[in-house]
Amino acid sequence: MVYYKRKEVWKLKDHNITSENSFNTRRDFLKKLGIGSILFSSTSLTSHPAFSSLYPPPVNKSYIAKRSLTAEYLATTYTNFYEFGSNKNIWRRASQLKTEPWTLTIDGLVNNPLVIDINDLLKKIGGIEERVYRFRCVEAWSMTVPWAGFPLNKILSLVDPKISAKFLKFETFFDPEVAPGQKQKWYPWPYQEGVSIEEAKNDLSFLATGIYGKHLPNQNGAPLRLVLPWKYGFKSIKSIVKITFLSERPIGMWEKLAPKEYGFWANVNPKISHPRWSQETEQQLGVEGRTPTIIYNGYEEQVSYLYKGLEKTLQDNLFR
Ligand SMILES: Nc1nc2c(c(=O)[nH]1)N[C@H]1C(S)=C(S)[C@@H](COP(=O)(O)O)O[C@H]1N2
Ligand SMILES: [Mo]
Repeated sequence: MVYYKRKEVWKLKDHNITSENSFNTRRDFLKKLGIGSILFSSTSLTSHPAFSSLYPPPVNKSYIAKRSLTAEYLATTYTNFYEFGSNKNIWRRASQLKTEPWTLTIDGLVNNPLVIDINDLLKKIGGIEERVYRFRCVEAWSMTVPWAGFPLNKILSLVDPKISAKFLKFETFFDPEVAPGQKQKWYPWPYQEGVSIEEAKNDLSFLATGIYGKHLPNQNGAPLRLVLPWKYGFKSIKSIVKITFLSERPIGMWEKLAPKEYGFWANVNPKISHPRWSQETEQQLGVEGRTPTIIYNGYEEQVSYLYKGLEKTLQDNLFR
């Protein structure tokens, strides 16, 4: 029952769930949920006619998370999107973002740079699929959701990276008029994140356009967001406008803001505590009790080869 589940979420408040910075975003929002007489709409408030023929996409059965799916209303209302503020009603405010038309720029060390409309990009990619992934935020909450989209590797095939390209940098839109959080000048906007090119080639690295069989609601990062299920959630950058191929490691927004707390690799690891939060267990949204956290969020078999010999560096770069 919805009310019951809402009560479960309310409980999170007592479990050291703190926002990425110290503004206690989630707590304020959960208070709202707790007294909630809000009716949750599970679908986005904007529509993408051009995308509708893509949904629901075929399910890729190689990706089944051994956990029950998170309720859609939780995954689509319990969201982190600092561009829209660090307090309550972020999901409502995000509806202001205009995601059509949307242009993606892919540049840097590639043989075929691209400036392309998202619909045209999806045509070139030639279809999307659904995958169920576990998702783990460094605030120690987690969810299990069906994403729709395509492997990031398909972008690499399109633009043909040069040999010198070793890293990818991703950027979110910058529009303070629409996204009031971006008026807060102490954040080094726009939101940026990065991965190594080997990580980008890993089949788990996914660019999502949808969730729960529909296109992404704005608050979850429409029209295009990264999903890296073995890394902490802050790496999974939303509403991407630009991908740049680089020879040097890029610095993410959180890393710029708090280098002692947010490293580049940020692989889920129950043994390495964030300076402010233990990572040993997590609160699955809508689930009673806490769950032990698994190394690489349970994707060790798929990703550990990427970090062979890097163990010391990882220790140093996860939460420095
Ligand atoms: N542009 C942008 N991307 C972002 C964030 C953000 O504030 N802005 N928050 C990150 C964090 S901290 C998490 S945990 C996930 C949350 O994704 P979800 O809201 O879809 O659950 O998005 C990540 N991507
Ligand atoms: Mo997060």
